[in-house]
Amino acid sequence: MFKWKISYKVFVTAFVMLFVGMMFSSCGMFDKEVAEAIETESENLIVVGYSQLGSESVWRTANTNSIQTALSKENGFFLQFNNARQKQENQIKAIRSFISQRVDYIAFSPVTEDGWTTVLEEAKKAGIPVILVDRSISATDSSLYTTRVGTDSYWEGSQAGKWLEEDLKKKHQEEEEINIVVLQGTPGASVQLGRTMGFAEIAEKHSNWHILEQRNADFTTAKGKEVMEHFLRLYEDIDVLVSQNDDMTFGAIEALRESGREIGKDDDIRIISFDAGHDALMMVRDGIIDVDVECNPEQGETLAEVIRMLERGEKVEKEYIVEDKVFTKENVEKYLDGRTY
Ligand code: GYE
Repeated sequence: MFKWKISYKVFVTAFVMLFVGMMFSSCGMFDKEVAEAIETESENLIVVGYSQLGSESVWRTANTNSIQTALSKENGFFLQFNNARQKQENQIKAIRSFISQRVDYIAFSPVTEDGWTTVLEEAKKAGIPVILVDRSISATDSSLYTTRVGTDSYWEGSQAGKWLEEDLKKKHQEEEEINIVVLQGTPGASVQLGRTMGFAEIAEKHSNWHILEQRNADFTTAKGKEVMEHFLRLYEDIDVLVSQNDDMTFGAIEALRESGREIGKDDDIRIISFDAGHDALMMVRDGIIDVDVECNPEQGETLAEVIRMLERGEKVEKEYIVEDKVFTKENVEKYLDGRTY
């Protein structure tokens, strides 16, 4: 599929040729073939502008690695990667610069679900396909993006609720009063809203489950510890902690240990976590975290494949959901060795 991608390619080629020219001309080795080789190389690459929302968690690092590995030059891509450091305005700026560079595709993980319509209309007007990765957006006009590669956060939240139902039943505690606190991820993030709703809709079926408080801890360990300390100061009797990612869970565990709470014993606080990174799964194996609902960060390969399909003019689905699992003490051992994050 041939498209004019002149300004970005011209800029890259001209910059590289100038740099190479300066380098080789100083030792008299510069020649036409080198310049042509560079132009040919950049000419055959799919140019992708990627705005990553930040580097707030272990999960995000794994997600970034997956994208940079899949969209490598060896795999036929020229990746322009930007880290927005958790700020939507930085993502919008990055998307605008990708538009002015006339990249072939724009991909990004939206830090929150609202506020994208204007900039995505600019991308649409420029004829540049947009692919969402990881999180989703609330835009009513679904033509503003071509597809999303990610996970189903509502499913993840409901899996957490279903595990708690089964665990209470197994321990004949389904009639007991259950006090729950929730560490939430970034306000307005689709993944936080999905996990919150998925769990809450299970909790609503049980009049003896009491969600004492849900509070933002920004998906970080430091904030997770700070908010858990707040919960421990306010609530005498907490039976369950729902923590919407492993990084916040690690912080909460620190706070619980410093408060003298025994964790990892049968009658201690139940800890439900999300992401299922390797270090957290070791805690599942050791009985410290009771259940960890996976959110697979390795979305780079699927993103690369979808772009190749678009390059071939093939129809793509509106959503590609990567597979997630639920890990407990009973099943985690057999997965520990083979994991890459
Ligand atoms: O759970 C968390 C990261 O968007 C699914 O963001 C991702 C979430 C993930 O900071 O660790």
